[in-house]
Amino acid sequence: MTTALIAACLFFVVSSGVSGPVAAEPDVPQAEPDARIAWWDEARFGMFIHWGLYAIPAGVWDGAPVPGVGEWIMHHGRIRPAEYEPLKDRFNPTEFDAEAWVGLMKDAGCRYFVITTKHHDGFALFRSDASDYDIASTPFGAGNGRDIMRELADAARRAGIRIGWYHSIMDWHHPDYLPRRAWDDRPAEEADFERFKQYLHAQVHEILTNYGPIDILWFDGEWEDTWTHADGVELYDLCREISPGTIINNRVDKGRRGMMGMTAEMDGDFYRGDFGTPEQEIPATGCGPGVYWESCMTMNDSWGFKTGDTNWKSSTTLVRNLIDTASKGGNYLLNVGPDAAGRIPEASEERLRAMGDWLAINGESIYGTDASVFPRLAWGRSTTRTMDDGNTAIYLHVFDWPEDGRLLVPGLENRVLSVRGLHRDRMIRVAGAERSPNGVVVLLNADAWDPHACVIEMVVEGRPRVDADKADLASRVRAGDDGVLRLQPAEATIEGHGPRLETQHGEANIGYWANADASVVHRFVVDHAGRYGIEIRYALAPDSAGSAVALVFRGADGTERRVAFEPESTGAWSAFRTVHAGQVDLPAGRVDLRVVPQAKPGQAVINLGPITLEPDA
Ligand code: FHN
Repeated sequence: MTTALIAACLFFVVSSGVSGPVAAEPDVPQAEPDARIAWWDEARFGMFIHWGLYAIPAGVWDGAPVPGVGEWIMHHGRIRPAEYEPLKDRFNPTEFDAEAWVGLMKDAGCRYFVITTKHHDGFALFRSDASDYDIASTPFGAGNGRDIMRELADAARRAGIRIGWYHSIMDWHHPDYLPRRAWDDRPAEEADFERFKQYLHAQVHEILTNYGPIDILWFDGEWEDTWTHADGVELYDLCREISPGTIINNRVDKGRRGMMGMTAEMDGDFYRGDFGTPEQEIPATGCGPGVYWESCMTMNDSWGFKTGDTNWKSSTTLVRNLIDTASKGGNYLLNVGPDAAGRIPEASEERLRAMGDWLAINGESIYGTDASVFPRLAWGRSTTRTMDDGNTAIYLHVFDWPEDGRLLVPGLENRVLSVRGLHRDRMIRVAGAERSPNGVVVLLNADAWDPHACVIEMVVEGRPRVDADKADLASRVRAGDDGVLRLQPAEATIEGHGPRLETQHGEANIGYWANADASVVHRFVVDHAGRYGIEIRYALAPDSAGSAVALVFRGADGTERRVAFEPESTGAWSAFRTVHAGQVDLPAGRVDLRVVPQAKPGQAVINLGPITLEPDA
C-alpha cells in the first residue's frame, strides 16, 4: 500500500471535529473467560461434520425417499436395526481424505471442527474395543487399522485446527439402551440401562484417550427420560477427570432448553456443560459477557448427506449468520454432510471457500472480538475489540449500504480516533467521520465493495459509551418519502425461541414459528399520526396448520391498539400472498408492533413476510 494510501486510510484525525466528552469510562466488569474455553471463545467459527452409515442411503430406502434429515433415516423410515446395520458392510469411503477435509477447514477460516464419532444409529466411526459395530468392521477399516478419528485428529493437529468429537447419548443400536424405537422389535426385558451407561462411558474414554488431546466433546441425544441429571453430572465429571482440558457442551446434561439451546437455571444445583447450543437459530440478542454459546446450523436442510437436499443457504446468508453470531458474542458451527464416498458436497465446499475469502480480509472483525455495544443497527451488525492501549476498535459490518454515503453509528459518544475500511489493494472508500445529534456519521465515498458485508474499523477513545435512547431511535424503521412504513422480516426481532429468518424460494420471511409463546417484533417511528392501512404478506399451509395472531401496536406512552388477523391457508408454506389486514390509528413517535400468536398452531403460526403500513389518503 503506498504512503498516500496509508495516509488516506488514516485520514481521520482531530480535524474532523468528531470529539465528545471524555468522561471517566465506567469500569464495566468483563467476565474473564475460563482458561479452558478462552481459545474457543476467540475462535468464533467451526465446522460441524455429520458422517456415518446414513450417508449410504442418503435419504432413500427401498427405492423410496424418506422424509426428514438424513441421519434420522432409521427413525423416519422405521428401519429396524437388523435391516439397517448391514450398511456397515458397504461403508467404504474410498475418497475420504483427511488432509483435504482439514485443508478445506483452513481455507474456510474454521478454527475447529466437531465430527460425529457416533450418532443416534450407534455406529462408531472409530475403532472401538467396546463394540463390533464400528469402523473396524467395515471394508474401510477391516484388516488395515484405518480409523477416521485417527486420520482426522492427526491431520488437524498438523494444521493447527482444534479437534471436537460429537457423541450421541441416545443409541438405537445398543440392546441395553432404552427406550426402544416403536418399530424396533428386539425384546427389551433384558435391557439394562446401567450396563448401557458403562458402554457409553467406555466409548467416551476411548475417544478421549486414543487420539491425543481432544479440545471439545459435543454430546447430543440427551433428551429422553432414561437419561437423568445425575447421569449427566456423572458423565461430565468423568470427562473432566479423563481430559481436564476438554470443553463439554450443555447436552451432556438435562439443562438445554430445546432448540434455543441455552441452559436452564436450577434450584440448589446447576446443569453441567461449558457452553449453550442453540440449533438452527441465532439468539435474538446476545447473552452477556461470560455466557458461552454456539449456534449450530445446516448449510441446506439436513445434517447427514441427503441426495435430494438442495435447499442451500447462499454464501451471503452464511457470512451474515457468522457476523450475526459474533455480534452477539457467540460461535457459529456450520455443518457439512459428506457422502458415502467421503466427499464433501461441492455446494458446501463452494460456500465454505466464499466464507474463507471473506474472512481472509475481514477476519479481524470476527476472531477474538466481543459482542456489539449497540442494541440494534438498522444497516447491519457490529463487534468490538478492546485494544492494548485501552481504546476500542468498533467493527461496523454494513449489510445495507447507505445511499447518501452517510452511515450513522447511533448514540456513540466517544471521540473517534481513526476510521478505515477493512480491504486490501482497493480504493479507499471511507472519507472520515463526523458527529451528528444522533451519534457519529461515517462518511463513505464510494459504492459498497463487498456483496456479503463491508467492514469498517472505527477506533474510539477508551471504552465505548452509547446513548441507548438515541441508539434505539436511530435503529427504528422510518417511512419512505411516500409515507409508507415497510416492515421487513430481516429487521424484525424475535422474542422467544424457535422462529427465525429464512427464505422460501427467495422470499425472506420469519419461519419455523412453531412456538406459540414466541412473538415477532417490529420497531418503527411514525412521523405523522393518523389511520394506517395494514397489509401482511405471508404463507400458510392448508389443514389448519397455522394460528390467528394479534397485531399489538404499542405507542411510547404505553397505549396499545390490537388488530386481530386470522390467516387463511395460502396452499403451502412457500406460497406467499399479500392481504389487507385492517386499519389502525397510530400516534406519532416510537411504536412497537408485536405479532402475537393467539393459539397453539398445527405446525407453525405462519411464515411471516413484510408488513406494510400505508397512511390513509
Ligand atoms: O437429533 C440430532 C440431529 O440429528 C443433529 O445431530 C442435531 C445437530 O445438533 N442434533 C440433534 C437434534 O437436536
